[in-house]
Amino acid sequence: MKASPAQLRWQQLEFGIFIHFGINTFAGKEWSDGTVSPSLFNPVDFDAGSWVRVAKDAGAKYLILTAKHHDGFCLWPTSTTDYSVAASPWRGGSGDVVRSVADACADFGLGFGVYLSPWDRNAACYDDPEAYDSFYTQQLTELCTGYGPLMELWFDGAGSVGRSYDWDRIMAVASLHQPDAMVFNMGQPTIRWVGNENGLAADPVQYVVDQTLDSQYTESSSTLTARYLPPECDVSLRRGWFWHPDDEPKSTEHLLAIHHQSVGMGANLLLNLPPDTRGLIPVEDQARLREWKAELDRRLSGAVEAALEHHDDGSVTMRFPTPVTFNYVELVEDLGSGQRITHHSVTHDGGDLATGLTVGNRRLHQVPVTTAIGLRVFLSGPGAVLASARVYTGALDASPPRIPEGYEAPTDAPE
Ligand code: FUL
Repeated sequence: MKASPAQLRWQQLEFGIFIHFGINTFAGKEWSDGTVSPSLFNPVDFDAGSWVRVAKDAGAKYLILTAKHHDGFCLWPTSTTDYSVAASPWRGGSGDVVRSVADACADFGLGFGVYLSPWDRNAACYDDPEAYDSFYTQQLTELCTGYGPLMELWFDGAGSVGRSYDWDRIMAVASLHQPDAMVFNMGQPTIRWVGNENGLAADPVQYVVDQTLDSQYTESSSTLTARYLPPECDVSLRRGWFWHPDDEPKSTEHLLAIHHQSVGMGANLLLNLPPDTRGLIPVEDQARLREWKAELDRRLSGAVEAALEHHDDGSVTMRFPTPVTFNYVELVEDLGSGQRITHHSVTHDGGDLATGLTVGNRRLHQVPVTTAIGLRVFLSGPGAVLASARVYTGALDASPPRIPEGYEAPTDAPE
């Protein structure tokens, strides 16, 4: 089963920034219940351009904003409810966070997407499914028609288990106004949740699936007809999705490990940055991102591209112009006919340097420091073909990054 051109383009973007910002930022909560007064929302130093600059400098190619989280507070002046920025003191009620972020993304050349929570704890009509479907469809229409091209629509399953929405009607809005937008996990999805909020994929990373997991807080899943549905790994730079004064960014090593186990496993990474109550990304978060990016760039520097020779037995020789000393090997699968590789091993002098299952968009292996003029890669899977392969030579001293012992995102619903 093949990817659509839009899915392949999305996979090649690899890395996006998530922004959780809203009434929760000011209420000091992860989830609020729809009753927090809009009068609290007042990010006096709000600067969308600075968010997008931070995202771009970190190497992100797209940015997703929580236009509405579960509390129902809308970051744009919607016609559907009074519970929005229009009722806040911010810019005298004339501000529009969605507009400012969309414009900044366009200025910086980043794709822009929106998170629109189906679960809405403020909407008076939520308990009337038909009325709420109309309300939600109208919100999506406003977002899909007012803010230029959207590259992703993020439909979060939290709070919606057991509830049916009229997805045919909702998706008709997306296909009419934003046919190229990727659709995350619900409705008629084109990309899926990886299944945890630690930002980690697990081998094999399968692109063709017939099931998606619904949310962090339940065991439930949704069954679909089998389709190409590559995963996105979401995780927050801090412990919380929203900003809290006592929270802090993850270590550089933790972030490197997340990168290697998401992008380096063939999945996309969506890393959340929570702006604070001033409407700015804290300086310590910016510094951590810079440190992470610099170390990532160092580790993936000194690339030596291999000439590839595919053999009849399905193996591939990677040949370098002269002997090279490296500690990372990267394989890229030819996904033109769909995902084919089900197992791979990279060998040197007859011994395994690295083994794994899927390869996909990009498979990164950190290996012991090795000198070679060529490597042999064994592939399983009918029609398995590598598109390219390389080694990295720039940081031979780098030790494999580890996730801190016992780290896991909370699975209890925050109340
Ligand atoms: C979860 C939500 O409940 C969290 O608050 C956050 O938005 C995360 C990305 O998805 O399901």
